[in-house]
Amino acid sequence: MGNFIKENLEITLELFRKMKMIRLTEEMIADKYCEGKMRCPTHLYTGQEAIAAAVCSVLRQSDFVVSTHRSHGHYLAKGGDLKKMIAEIYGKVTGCSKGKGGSMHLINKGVGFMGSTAIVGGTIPIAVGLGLSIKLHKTDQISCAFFGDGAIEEGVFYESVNFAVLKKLPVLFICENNLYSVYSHLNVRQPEDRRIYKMVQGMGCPSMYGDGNNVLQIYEKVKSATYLIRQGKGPFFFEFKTYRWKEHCGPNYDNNLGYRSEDEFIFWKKRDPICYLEKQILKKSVISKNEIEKISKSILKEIEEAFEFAEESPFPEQNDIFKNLYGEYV
Ligand SMILES: Cc1ncc(C[n+]2csc(CCOP(=O)(O)OP(=O)(O)O)c2C)c(N)n1
Ligand SMILES: [Mg+2]
Repeated sequence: MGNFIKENLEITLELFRKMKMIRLTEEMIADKYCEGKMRCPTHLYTGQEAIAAAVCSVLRQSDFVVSTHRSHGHYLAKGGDLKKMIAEIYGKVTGCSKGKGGSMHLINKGVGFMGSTAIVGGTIPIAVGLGLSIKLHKTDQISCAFFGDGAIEEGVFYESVNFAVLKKLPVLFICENNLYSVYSHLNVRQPEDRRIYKMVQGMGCPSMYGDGNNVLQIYEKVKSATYLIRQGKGPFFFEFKTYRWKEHCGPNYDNNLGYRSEDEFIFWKKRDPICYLEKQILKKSVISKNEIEKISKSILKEIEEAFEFAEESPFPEQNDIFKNLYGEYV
């Protein structure tokens, strides 16, 4: 990994910036949530940032991404507009879904972020449909679906993988296995000895497992897979193991509830993907601590501006309630 950092400093810093942007944005959301101005549910991605940052840094702007209820990280890492995301969470008309969608319904088609929805597994067939359209248009784009381990328990997941394999579609499936679906551990939802990626391999889809907190490792693995996908070899599936730090939905910690132990949480917190990369960068002396702090400060300034923009923006007009994103009545 040391050589990677020295040889790919620009990419390393891009990965760091993306993870830091996601972390600081969500910290600000968590700090301000109790003000009651963000009225939608928010599912924070804190702890899982390495996956969105690495995968979206491999992807091109012209590639497609779809996501889930926990989509801030994917939206931002794909280059989604920060101001429009915060305004959306504030329910303002300047938001990316005109203030009608909230945190779980983000979209920025200009950068290939094709949308997130709250139905578990709901965007996976959409990614496959986008993959089919890419194949019909004969371009070398990729369609990528991010989803959690809970989506593996939805029937539509199997139909989607099957169709993508059958038609050799350019789809990248990214399963973020954070061990839980709300309060239920994988142990009470799936057989003990099941390895998700192996099961998917059995469906004829090339699959790999990886450490979801090691951003450089994810980057390298996904890069090799996208090379194959762009060659027309069909879909690829990744299972990345990681952990969400905060409660399933909301700005707080919930280790007091008893569905997971404090020890487990501390184990994962010590494996903070951002601290890990920062340490690697400093160890290689490629840039100084001072320069890293400067990057963080400039990100924070951007975030503060986005919150000001959201606060100052107007709410949607009552008469526009039945209009879609394009101003048409539905
Ligand atoms: C079809 C469907 N069933 C149930 C829910 C309620 N629900 C919302 S999020 C969630 C957990 C999903 O877990 P996972 O896919 O692992 O994602 P994570 O929250 O861990 O990121 C559930 C069950 C839903 N939104 N949609
Ligand atoms: Mg999960």
